[in-house]
Amino acid sequence: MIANIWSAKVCRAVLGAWMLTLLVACTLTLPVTSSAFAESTNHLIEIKGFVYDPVTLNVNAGDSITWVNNDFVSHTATAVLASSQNEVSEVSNLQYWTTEEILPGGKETMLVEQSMILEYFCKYHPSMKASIARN
Ligand SMILES: [Cu+2]
Repeated sequence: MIANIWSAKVCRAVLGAWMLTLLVACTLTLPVTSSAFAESTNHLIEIKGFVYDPVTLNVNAGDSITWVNNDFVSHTATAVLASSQNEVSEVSNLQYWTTEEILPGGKETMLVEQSMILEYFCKYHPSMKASIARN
């Protein structure tokens, strides 16, 4: 009987310590993962199999986007007009943008601007399309 009570106490102590660890872990993790406190975020878009992943990315102005090319050919991320899939050099009120050539295994990073064109494609493979959704 004494042994049982003792083991129940040990069990409770172990459980208590485990829960305290969990609580501390959650407290430490929460501010890091919560976007409410983040000033800006770097988003990753993987290019693989001629597909941008994610194909639609939610961002805030001031965030940055990094495209990582995991294909065996070069790609770009280049702004387009939603109505046509042609490259646009001058669009009123909207800012044109393009990455440099993103080599296989390479990456390019761009800052998200308030007035940037949201649809983009690959200059070399125009069937590759994706978009940015600004919050
Ligand atoms: Cu491409």
